[in-house]
Amino acid sequence: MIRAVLSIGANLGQARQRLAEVFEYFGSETVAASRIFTTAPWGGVEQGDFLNAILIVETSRTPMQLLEAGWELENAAGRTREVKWGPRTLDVDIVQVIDLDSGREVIADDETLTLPHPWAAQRAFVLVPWLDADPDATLKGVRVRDLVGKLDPGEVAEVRAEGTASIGSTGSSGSAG
Ligand code: PH2
Ligand code: MG
Ligand code: MG
Repeated sequence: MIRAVLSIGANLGQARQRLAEVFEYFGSETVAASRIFTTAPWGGVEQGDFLNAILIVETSRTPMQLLEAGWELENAAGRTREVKWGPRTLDVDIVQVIDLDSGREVIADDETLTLPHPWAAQRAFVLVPWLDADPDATLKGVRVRDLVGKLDPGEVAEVRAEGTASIGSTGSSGSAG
């Protein structure tokens, strides 16, 4: 079993619906979820704000199977390979994987999958929702809270929670506990 932190984002079309579909897809594998955040686009491409969220799943899938599931979800959302850092209907990125047997963070450095995600520590749109889903999160032994403290405060301020509901509880009654 692994525990994986997934960063999901969208800024084209029915973005909120796309994020909800990812949440529904993982179902009972999900152990924690952030609220949905409206985030200023990072990367210098002129485009609309993103919706971003973090899902934490515990699963018997391998990291590679998880990556492939993310691609399937992106394809189902009609994603095309587009401008680097540009607009997208859905992006599912694996931020971190913990091997639950050893308790260790999985390190991977191959062409298709790099773990932990190489830029996660510098991205407010990843770290702020992550902290929302798991206030005690660590990345490579460093508290995510401390990583957020090192970011440009202006960038952190541009990551705004939409409300109080986590992604899973939008419009639903009750929770899975
Ligand atoms: N994803 C990108 C590029 N820029 N900016 C925000 N705010 N959120 C994203 O998810 C995002 C981005 C490429 O994956
Ligand atoms: Mg991405
Ligand atoms: Mg991606």
